[in-house]
Amino acid sequence: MQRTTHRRRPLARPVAVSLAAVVALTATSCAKSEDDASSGTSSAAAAGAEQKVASPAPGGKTCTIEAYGAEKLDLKNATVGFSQSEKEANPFRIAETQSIKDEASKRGVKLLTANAQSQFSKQISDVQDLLAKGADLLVIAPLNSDGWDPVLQAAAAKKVPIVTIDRKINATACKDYVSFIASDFVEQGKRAADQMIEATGGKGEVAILLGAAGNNVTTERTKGFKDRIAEKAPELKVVFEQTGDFAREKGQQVTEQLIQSKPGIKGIYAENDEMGLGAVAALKGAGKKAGDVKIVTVDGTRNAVQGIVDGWISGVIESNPRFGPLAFQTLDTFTQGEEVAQDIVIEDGAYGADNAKSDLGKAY
Ligand code: GZL
Repeated sequence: MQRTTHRRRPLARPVAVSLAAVVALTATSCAKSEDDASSGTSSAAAAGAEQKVASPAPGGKTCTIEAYGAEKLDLKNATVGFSQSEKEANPFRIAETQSIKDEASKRGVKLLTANAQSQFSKQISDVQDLLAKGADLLVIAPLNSDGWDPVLQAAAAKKVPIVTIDRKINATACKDYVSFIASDFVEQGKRAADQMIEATGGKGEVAILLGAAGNNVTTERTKGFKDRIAEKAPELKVVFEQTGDFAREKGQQVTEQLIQSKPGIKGIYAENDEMGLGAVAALKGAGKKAGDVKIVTVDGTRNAVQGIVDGWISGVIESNPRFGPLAFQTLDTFTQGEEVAQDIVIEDGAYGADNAKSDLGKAY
């Protein structure tokens, strides 16, 4: 699948996606700057850092307002509805919502927001409600990948274009939604495996705290991790996999079971920071010392990066939640009648022992 990478900096590694197209941004706070991708660090650009625009990547699938069947409009006079999926207890969700609000405010766009409190049925009714309140455009951070038909039909009936961010919905681009903006979750899993291999020396038994079921993030982060382990460290064995539902408390409970059943476990791959921090709490409760079990997590929240500084966590792969600039740029370009990419990849950084302390302020 050809995907357009919103390349915030030259990548040190060949990317699995086609050439980058970058989307014009006047970065607000916490945008990423051109920084040294070799260390994989993420760095907040000074506010206002300009990054140039291009059209969608050559060969990447695109969408236009004519093909989609909607009407041109001026974003400044439009109302955008934003549907957030999970309760804003997780810093990932807090930062994601703030990024959408900041960009709407910066552009002077009227924004309606709703939060489904991690209940999919509520997210469906939230979006119906946003449509009833007159949203001309929708940005949706889906909780699940399936079950969206009622919303898609309602939005199509009102010719309200949808941009999805973060998790994928199983529907048709440039028909049910315009564009999908997200991290490369398989790549995140691969980078987490690289950090786990480095932390464990590539030998021993490791566990996976799986994310919530029913979305592509969990599936893809798991696939990336396992594929990389098989490719680079066949003596590292995944002996335990259980979901922690992307939640800290469940991550702690599952880890307590893990260390009972697998006392010799060498590493834990937590598919998000909240579960990784739950694992740290479980290890502390069991009298373990920092570093006894190597933990690698995904998101890039402040507490997890602090965990690297404190020695409890070996590495954190960022999952960049700052979709605001990209989402609104996509809406703006699309509603002016220009083509946008159907798939846009937001770039992620990473944290390890080499940059956790210096880059802690860039975590969210
Ligand atoms: C990933 C996002 C995940 C985060 C978790 O983009 O969908 O959901 O990694 C969150 O923290 O629960």
